[in-house]
Amino acid sequence: MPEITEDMDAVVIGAGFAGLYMLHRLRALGLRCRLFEAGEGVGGAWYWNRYPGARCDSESYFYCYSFSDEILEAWTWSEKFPGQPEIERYLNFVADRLDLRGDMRFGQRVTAARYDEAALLWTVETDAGAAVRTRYLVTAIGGLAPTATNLPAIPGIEDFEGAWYHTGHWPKAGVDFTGKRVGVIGTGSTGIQAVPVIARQAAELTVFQRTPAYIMPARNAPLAADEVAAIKADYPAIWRKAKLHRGGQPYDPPAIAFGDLDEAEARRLQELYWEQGGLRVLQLFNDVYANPASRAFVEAFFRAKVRAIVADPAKAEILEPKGYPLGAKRVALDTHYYETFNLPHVHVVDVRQTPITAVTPGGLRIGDTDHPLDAIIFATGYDAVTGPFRAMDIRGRGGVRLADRLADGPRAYLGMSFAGFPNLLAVSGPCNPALSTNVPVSIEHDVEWIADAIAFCEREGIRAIEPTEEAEEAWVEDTQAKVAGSIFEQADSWQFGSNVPGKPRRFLLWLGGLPAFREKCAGVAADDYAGFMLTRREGKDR
Ligand code: NA7
Repeated sequence: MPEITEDMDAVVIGAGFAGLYMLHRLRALGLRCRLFEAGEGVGGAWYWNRYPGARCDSESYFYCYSFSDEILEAWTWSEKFPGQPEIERYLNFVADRLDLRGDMRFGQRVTAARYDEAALLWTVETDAGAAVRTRYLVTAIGGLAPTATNLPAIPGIEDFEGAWYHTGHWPKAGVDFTGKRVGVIGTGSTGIQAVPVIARQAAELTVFQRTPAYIMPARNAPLAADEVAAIKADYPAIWRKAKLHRGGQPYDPPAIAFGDLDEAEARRLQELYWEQGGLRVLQLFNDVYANPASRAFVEAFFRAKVRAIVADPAKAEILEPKGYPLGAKRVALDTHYYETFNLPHVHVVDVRQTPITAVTPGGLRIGDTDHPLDAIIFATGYDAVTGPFRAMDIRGRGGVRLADRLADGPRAYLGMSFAGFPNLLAVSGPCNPALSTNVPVSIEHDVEWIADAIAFCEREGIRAIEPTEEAEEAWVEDTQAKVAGSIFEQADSWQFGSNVPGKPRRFLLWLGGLPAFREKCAGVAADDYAGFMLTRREGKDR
């Protein structure tokens, strides 16, 4: 066992949206807290994802904390869809306002945590040699984390003579692509944001696309002073609405079905929403995923847009979304993505039929064709949700490794706790709705629920709280039952874990919607933490 460097009541891992608020709430309980963050600053996903064009697909006015009127009043967003630098500034602002930095340690990655069953304490180790003993261990590591990027095992990367990057841990100093021949692998939300910005610098840009995404224009714009004032005045109603919405967004659910409109009127509205930008195009019909005719209409609309924007029919053919239904993979927002392919130095290569065979010293080989490159950008996503947990050596009762428990797929009770791992609590863990929603709203729920559970333990003299195997298993089964029959089943995606070779195809997120999730979690707490074993000082109570 390592020599203990500190004794704490609670350790938090990660300094993104989740970790900052968790630290704030735990300190309010009077606990001695330590937060470890691998990055050199706050931000979490928004610290690491500083690739060109990195931007949020949720509107800024509700992609933020709701818990503090003071912060809502003091902070002003400058754009409709906030860019990475502004979100990073926001989180720094929050850390300062809440005076959190004294309890935070940066540049230290948590590598291991072991549970001592006799003492009912965790020992948490970092790569900088810290070994902290603590009663509670709370992970706020996110589901798409730099410790678990998806880097395809393409042979030859070690011999590449240019530079290569993964978008999920982009160099802080930035990268200058001026005059370079650049290749981008991957056309999920990330690649779609990066391509138009990199194209402004690169001499040649080649996009290697395996699956064409459904993409709609963000039409990002600065927020005017009167818009900001109206939003701030309306915040109580905005948050009430967001918390009642399945996806944590302050939007009204679509009211009309496909059959309610004739085709000309449906097309007129689609055009209007396309011009307005954002998610509206997807929100015309309430049966877009359930009714094949409704979906086919919207899919055809998307394809026609690609053909209208991209001048070269051969490029348009590759870029048109097809091969899977709309909604089975995440739909992306863009800023001039399709228009970028009208530039003579921007190319797209279909790597579905003929996959990337090798990285050569001079570039990429697709089938028998060599593409000379000076830089390769992997916008290839993540080993999502379970990956970040499996990247740490966490051992619970009996020395059982959490990584092994998660090897066959996601497991957790309420998406926040693990059988066999007392007092280990996870903000947005496996089988949690967060990544299917506007994430900050989900995070606030989980943080508050975890803080309340810890407050309950402290008040009642409970030394350990841990879900039963039965409660966890029932939640895991419910997670898989919720996705059964849904559109997600009809494609490979990170949400299914099927983007990573060898990862079991099991859905990682709980799809019941935020209001139902809130109700479930509140019911468990009201029922004296039903489904949990509670250990008092003298021994097991139930
Ligand atoms: P995604 O959405 O997982 O996208 C990754 C992209 O990389 C996707 O187009 C993949 O194609 C492609 N990919 C992955 N491996 C390969 C190989 N071996 N060859 C070619 N192409 C490959 O990750 P993002 O970072 O864009 O977004 C992740 C989330 O972050 C996003 O949903 C937001 O919530 C924020 P595929 O589709 O698998 O055929």
